[in-house]
Amino acid sequence: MAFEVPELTFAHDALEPYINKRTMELHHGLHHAAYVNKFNAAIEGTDLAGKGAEEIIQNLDAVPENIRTAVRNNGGGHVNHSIFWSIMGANKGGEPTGELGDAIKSTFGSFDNFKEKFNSAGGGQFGSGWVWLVMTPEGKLDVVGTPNQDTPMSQGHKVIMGNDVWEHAYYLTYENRRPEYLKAWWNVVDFDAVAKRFAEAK
Ligand code: MN3
Repeated sequence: MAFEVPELTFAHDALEPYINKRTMELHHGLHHAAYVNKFNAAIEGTDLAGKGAEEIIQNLDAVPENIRTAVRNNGGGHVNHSIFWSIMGANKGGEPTGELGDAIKSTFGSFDNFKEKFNSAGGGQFGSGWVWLVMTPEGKLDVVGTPNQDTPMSQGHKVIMGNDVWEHAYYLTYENRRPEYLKAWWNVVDFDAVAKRFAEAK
């Protein structure tokens, strides 16, 4: 079964004013779809067809060399965006509580410090890429950036949450003001969904 763009659990305009409707239509409907189509085309007829997208991306060395770049970029694009949609929603934001909130405080000092570190890494990511909260192979929380559609999963990390800092994620509303987008984005983060990923990663 070929990969598909997952349905959003919210309307295209649900994240306004932080992420506008047109950005969501293009980002989810066209950009993500393009990654999925190219990913499917790359693995069609290979042993990878039928495997899970995350499984493929976690083992890039096992991908035949002639399609490895296509899989890295487009499989990564599919995996990254699927996570991204799943940790956002309408009327979200606030602060994480429970074990996730405690882990963030003990790792970064405070939620505000964590946000600052995350926004700074996202703002400092040169060109297109992502910023992530990950659980390292040692079981520690960390903030990392990746270029293009690379995913920390390929380095053995588990992804807890991530923000897309490609211009297509914010340009229609924020133009070149990526830091403004990074700051506003916290208003659409679904920390229940993030906490679930954290619990599964432990
Ligand atoms: Mn994107």
